[in-house]
Amino acid sequence: MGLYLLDYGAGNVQSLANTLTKLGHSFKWIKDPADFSNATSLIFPGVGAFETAITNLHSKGLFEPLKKYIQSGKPYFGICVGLQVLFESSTEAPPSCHGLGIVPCAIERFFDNDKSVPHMGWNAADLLDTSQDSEGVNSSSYYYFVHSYGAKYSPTTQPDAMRWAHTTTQYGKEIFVSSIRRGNVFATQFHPEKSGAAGFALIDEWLKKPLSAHINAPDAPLINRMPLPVHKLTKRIVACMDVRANDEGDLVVTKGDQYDVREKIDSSSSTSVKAAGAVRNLGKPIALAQKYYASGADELCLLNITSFRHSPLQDQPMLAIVSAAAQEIFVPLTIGGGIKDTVDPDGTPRSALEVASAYFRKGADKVSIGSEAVYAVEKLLASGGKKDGTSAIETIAHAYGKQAVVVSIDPRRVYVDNPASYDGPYKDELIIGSSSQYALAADKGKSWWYQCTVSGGRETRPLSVVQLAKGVETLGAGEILVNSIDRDGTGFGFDLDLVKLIKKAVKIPVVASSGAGSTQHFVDVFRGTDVEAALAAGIFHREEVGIDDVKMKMKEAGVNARVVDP
Ligand code: 1PR
Repeated sequence: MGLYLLDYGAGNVQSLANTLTKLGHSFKWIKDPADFSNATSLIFPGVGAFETAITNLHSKGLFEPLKKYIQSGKPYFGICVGLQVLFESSTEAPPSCHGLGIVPCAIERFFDNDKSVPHMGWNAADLLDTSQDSEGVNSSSYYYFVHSYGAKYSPTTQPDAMRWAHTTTQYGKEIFVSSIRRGNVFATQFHPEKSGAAGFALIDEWLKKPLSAHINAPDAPLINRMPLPVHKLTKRIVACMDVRANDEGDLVVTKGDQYDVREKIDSSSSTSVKAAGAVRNLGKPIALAQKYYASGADELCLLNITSFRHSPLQDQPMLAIVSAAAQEIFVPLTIGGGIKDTVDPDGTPRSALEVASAYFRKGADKVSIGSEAVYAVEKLLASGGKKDGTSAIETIAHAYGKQAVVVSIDPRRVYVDNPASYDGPYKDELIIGSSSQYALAADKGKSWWYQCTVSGGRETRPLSVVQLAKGVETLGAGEILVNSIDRDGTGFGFDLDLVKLIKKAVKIPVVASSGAGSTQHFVDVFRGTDVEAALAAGIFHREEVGIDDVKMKMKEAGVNARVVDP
């Protein structure tokens, strides 16, 4: 008897388990159909694809028992895919794939003509009836969403289904149902387990509610909501930690200048002379991650920057770090470096999918793929654009959904002597420094294109960033992280030319990275481009500015940001 969690075998369910543990609630996992009769309340968390969820429920013999459990009137809390499976169908899946059919309408894809898809980040959830029990949803809080499909809010055409709606959320010009509630059923499209304190409050309230209160929820009123001029999705701030072993063998957060993480010789300082050549040590990964979470980071990113070496799955030092971080951090966690096919010391081959799965099981929400993405796009172009389903991007996106796959690109500028007479590669993508409104003084009079690299910038490849960005979108990546070797660690500000070039090439969300040197640089990147998020490292590690300072500056400049209470 008691609280049970349903894991259909995909996505990061560890985060919810960690949240419940942190809140002091014990739970069991549904292991077979018989467990449903022991459950007095049930949470079904999920990320990933509708079809995968339904297929797995059927193959594990859980589909009918789940339906019966819900129909029995016992409390059910669905999260993301756990909400979507309650609907009749999804345009993500073939018509033969039926949901539980409890809410009588279909899940549909967002339009991507006015916005990036997936809808990824922190958005508001507006209560339809503020006079009723809010179920712990606070309309002035932000919650973390990550999905390409949802239930469109349609009170005139789908009145029966919309009676289930509890909150709505706007993305672009579309309004969708962000949570539902009727009788014993409550479900959110957003991830409370990834929504920091706001999500904690919501989960805790649901768990503490007596059974009688769960089943007394009245139907929602049908309100004709008109889209607001702008949605409330916030611009995300990502804190990044480059992790590697230092010369003593300890895992530390380091930070390079243009990817060189070793101390420079400084003849004016005797200590620096001693330390010259040592790996810079800016702190411990877990301690820094906790600090950034507490100060309002919207996401955290941990990169294993020595992944270019042979890194068998068994020896991935980052697995323990991810596991420990996920127990303390309740915002999305991206892990990168070494997401590739590897071979264990005993000769056992491990696919990139297995490596990614190991990270998801430990609590990662997304994996970031660098070098392998470049090779995959090279292969895609060589085959005339034919996908073969074998790349790390394709296999991981297929199993966990595209929102779980970030591609991290490490481009470097290639200067071109005379743009007027230049007829070399990527002529169409040339940035003419003298005409770019974003060029630094040092760039004036120069022209360049952006070339892809692999192995942390150690090797350049005959591929432009635009080719890479378009290629990885075709292969199924859900987000692109745009680093810049030229700007990394310089504090000169983000390379807005680069970010704009990539943003124009794709429909998926883009994260700008490298070069942040002041709070104003974040405002510049959000004002100057349509990028969804900005990532920084050194400026936070050296405590030059806090994440809360960045958010305040953004708000002052009219850029929507999620500010957490101190
Ligand atoms: O190729 O899939 O194994 O992934 C390797 C990953 O490690 C890639 O994401 C690559 O960017 C990263 N990486 C490899 N070497 C380095 C290095 O610094 N020597 N770090 C490295 C890349 C860039 C950002 C940095 C921003 C912001 N670091 O992580 O955080 O530039 O810095 P700033 O705000 O201080 O300017 P694979």
